[in-house]
Amino acid sequence: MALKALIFDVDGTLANTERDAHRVAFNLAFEQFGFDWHWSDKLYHELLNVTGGQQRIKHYLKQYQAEFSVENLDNLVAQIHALKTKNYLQLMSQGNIPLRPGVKRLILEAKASGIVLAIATTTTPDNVKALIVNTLGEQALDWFSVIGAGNVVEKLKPAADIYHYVLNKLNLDPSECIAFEDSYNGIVSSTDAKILTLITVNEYTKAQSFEDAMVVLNNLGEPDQPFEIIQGKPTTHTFVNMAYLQELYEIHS
Ligand code: XBP
Ligand code: MG
Repeated sequence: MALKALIFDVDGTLANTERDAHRVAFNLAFEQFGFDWHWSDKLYHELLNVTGGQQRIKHYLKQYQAEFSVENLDNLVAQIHALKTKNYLQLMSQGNIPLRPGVKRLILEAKASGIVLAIATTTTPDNVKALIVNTLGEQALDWFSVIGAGNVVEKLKPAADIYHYVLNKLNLDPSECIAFEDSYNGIVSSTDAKILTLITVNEYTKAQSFEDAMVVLNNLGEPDQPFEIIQGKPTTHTFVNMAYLQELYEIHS
């Protein structure tokens, strides 16, 4: 078997979208609906354990607004979430959410070397498109052979369904791929699908456990900005490029 594809998670992996984009968009939608609900950075950290925006709102209401009741909760949550998505898209269009270090460089190198690129995320498809278009440009949508987003599977991460969906669409075996994740829920999903996984942590996920990762890094690094290895074998590489991915792939497969 050979390495044929890189599959990227989006939120927290390609960009730090959660605190300054998703959280802000949720809070704005609550305000627009006239609710006095507010998700602080600290509360959002905890709420992130629940993947999927609608599921997260429902979990919050149950845990923190127990007295709140409405006839059709699913319907209300869907409406709030639709507005949240609109807010998120607007925030993205302002171009203030950059890709994490090394992401653009690695994507360009992989693409140039003929490696297949794909996305496996639990977020709404329009959100993924907005991030890609606003950071890499409109044409970059075509660089990804499959964009698997939250709406195509019933069970979101940590279930492996989204990775199974992407593998199926790519027509590849899990052993031909590497996944990039940032969270515990993400690595449970990718490794349940039997995909070797590289983790780049962020402020919300750095205390989580990543036993099954090939390596855990602070970020992908750049030639002038070396990564830090948080868990995994030392290497002569100082940033993630195709040569380092091949090295990891050979060690772990
Ligand atoms: C991302 C999510 C998403 C986003 C919000 O997790 O859980 O729910 O936080 O997006 P992952 P939506 O990085 O593991 O894919 O509101 O569109 O669900
Ligand atoms: Mg993530």
